[in-house]
Amino acid sequence: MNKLLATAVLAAMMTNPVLATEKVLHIYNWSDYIAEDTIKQFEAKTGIKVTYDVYDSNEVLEAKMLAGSSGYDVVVPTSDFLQRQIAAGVYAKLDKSKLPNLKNMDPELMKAAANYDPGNAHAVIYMWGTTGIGYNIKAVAKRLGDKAPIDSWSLIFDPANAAKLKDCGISFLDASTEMIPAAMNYLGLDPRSTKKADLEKGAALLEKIRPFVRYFHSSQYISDLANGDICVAVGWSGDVFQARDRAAEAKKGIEIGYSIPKEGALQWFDMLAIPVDSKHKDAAHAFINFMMDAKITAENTNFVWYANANKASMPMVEQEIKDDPGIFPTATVKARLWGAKVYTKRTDRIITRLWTKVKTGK
Ligand code: N2P
Repeated sequence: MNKLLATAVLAAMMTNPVLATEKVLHIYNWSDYIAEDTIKQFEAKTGIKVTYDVYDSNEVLEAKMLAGSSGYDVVVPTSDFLQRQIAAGVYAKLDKSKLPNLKNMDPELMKAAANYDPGNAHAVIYMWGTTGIGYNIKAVAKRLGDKAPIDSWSLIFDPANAAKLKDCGISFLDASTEMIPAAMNYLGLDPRSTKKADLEKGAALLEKIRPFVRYFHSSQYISDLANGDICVAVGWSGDVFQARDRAAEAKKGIEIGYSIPKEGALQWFDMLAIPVDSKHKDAAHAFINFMMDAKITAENTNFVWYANANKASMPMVEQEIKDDPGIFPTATVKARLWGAKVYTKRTDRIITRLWTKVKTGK
């Protein structure tokens, strides 16, 4: 490069921070999914400036990833979505030499995640959890009595119960690939079945319940449960615990419980991954490694109430969280959990169509 050109490039780099590579990082993560000062700590440690956006739906993330040029450097798909996005060529292979904190991860859980990403080549576990039922203890008892079946999906999937809870408010996740299998499981069908007839039966049950459902949304239920604006939510474990925490802090006498129903529930892994077209891959690796730091992971679990897969963090995770079977299920409960099925395009189309009908009746 001649001297004049070199000077010009240098000048451009100084005025254009994007050219002075790796000092910025664009993160796209689930809402309510990180401790308050994690990003600040990362910025202070690395000098990398972070922009941080949130979503509450795998489908929303997937649409952005498949379209490409999202501008994001780190995203957090759930393992089943991750697998088919990997197949679509959406993610970069991780450079494990840049991830020394991988040594902190629980080999068993990483092995489970490797079912979706052989060799854990593209992603590491951020948090994991279950899809169960969050409920307002008093409001439900008032309507269904002390024998309310809070340990069963029948609490909401039995129309007689749902009808009685309608006035205090039921919310469903706007997540077709979690709701329809939950309904199938309740009906005694394999929740991982991809038979059209089985999916239709699950959707038909949800359609029957829809008149009693106030809304379909995947993040609003946290504050609504905490404030008493709804009384039952199909929701994600940590989010329900965050609602419980907020309710306790508000001191208005609202108590929230989380139940992994006895019929079983979905267990999922949310995975940190780097889009193949990320322009800041070094910074992305630095961030993923930072998120696997034992202390940072413990701080995040302590804040978001989700289980992590970081063995080294466990001594710093609050006892109350470690001991909560809703967060770290016992072996008996674990045996009733199922892993998400990775759907083909065809099954995906069926589910999308059924879901529209569940939500709108059309
Ligand atoms: C965080 C929700 C993440 C769980 N609010 C969904 N996989």
